[in-house]
Amino acid sequence: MNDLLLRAARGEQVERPPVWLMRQAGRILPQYRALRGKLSGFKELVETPELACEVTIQPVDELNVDAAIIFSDILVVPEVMGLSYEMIPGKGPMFPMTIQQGSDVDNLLSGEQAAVQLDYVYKAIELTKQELAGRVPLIGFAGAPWTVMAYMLEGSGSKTFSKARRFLYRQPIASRVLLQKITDTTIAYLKKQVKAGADLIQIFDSWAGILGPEQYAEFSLPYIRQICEAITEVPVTVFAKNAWFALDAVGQLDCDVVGIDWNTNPAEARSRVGASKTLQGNLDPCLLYAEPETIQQATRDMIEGFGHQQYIVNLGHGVYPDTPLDNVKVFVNEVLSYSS
Ligand code: 1CP
Repeated sequence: MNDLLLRAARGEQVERPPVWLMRQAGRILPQYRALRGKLSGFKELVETPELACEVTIQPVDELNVDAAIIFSDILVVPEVMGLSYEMIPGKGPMFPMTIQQGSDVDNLLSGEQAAVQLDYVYKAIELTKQELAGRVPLIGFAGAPWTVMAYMLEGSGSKTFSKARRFLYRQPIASRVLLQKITDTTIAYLKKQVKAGADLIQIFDSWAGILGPEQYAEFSLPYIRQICEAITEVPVTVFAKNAWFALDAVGQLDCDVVGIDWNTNPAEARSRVGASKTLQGNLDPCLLYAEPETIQQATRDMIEGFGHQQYIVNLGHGVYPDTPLDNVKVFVNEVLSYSS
């Protein structure tokens, strides 16, 4: 059993830091593109446990990373609450229905009632655990309530998420009701992921950085805090992208690992988050377009910067789909051969 990831997450001694990549399962792998080409679309892959299991394990086989992350999406949560999504090829997610007004929030399902519908995710986790047979730990995940809410209001990706931010100002009470419903659903969902076999949970607050500090403290952190306090069985990682202004507060959460994006350097991340947490990150995904020697040097510098204990090597955000696979391997292999 390769349990480097779990030992590093718990702050235990490791021989070298573990490595995995956000979005490691996907278009960077030819075997993913081959399988995806035979299917009707993204949702078929996500909703068929055997297929989700297959693509979850592909990067473990191909890249020798120290963790698998279950192939799914943060948008399965709004779907079971009542707002289904479509994945438009080449464009991304689209919601035919969105939250338009406060009363729309009342009609949404939440908690257990919503979470039970995600049986395909729990089955995929069970199957993947069986197939992995202890080779590496399996990461489960969900979006942070604020990030999930942003899609439920906006209906797609956005540069500004101004509809979502407008709602916070115009409908603060409905915003809190909605965030609590997403939180209750997410807690029930993550507990079931753990029961199915997830070894670690990561919370993605991808749109943390578009809120100001006060709004972040009011509309995001309290809900992430509830999730961290509810998930007691396995280590929890909180990745609040671009929320450098909130790193001190994230460091106070009841989580084990804090994800760092490439806008914050290792020393500053450590001093802001404090000594008790493991840090994860933070290579600029664009660095993987550079020459191999540049990638190797940057990876070594990053490990020296974070220190090789209480540290998990990753990118500062998901790997871009057109990244050359050989460059991804240069990055991973540099970590696998690292000795302090
Ligand atoms: O290995 C893995 O990490 C794959 C599993 C995975 C994860 C962890 C996918 C598959 N999505 C996610 C999380 C996710 N989904 C996040 C949080 C992480 C992040 O910030 O990247 C977010 C914001 C989403 C929403 C989403 N899904 C987007 C972004 C839309 C925007 O705002 O611009 C997109 C493009 C998707 C589609 C998607 N999800 C996953 C894949 C492989 C894809 C591409 C779709 C395809 O193959 O057609």
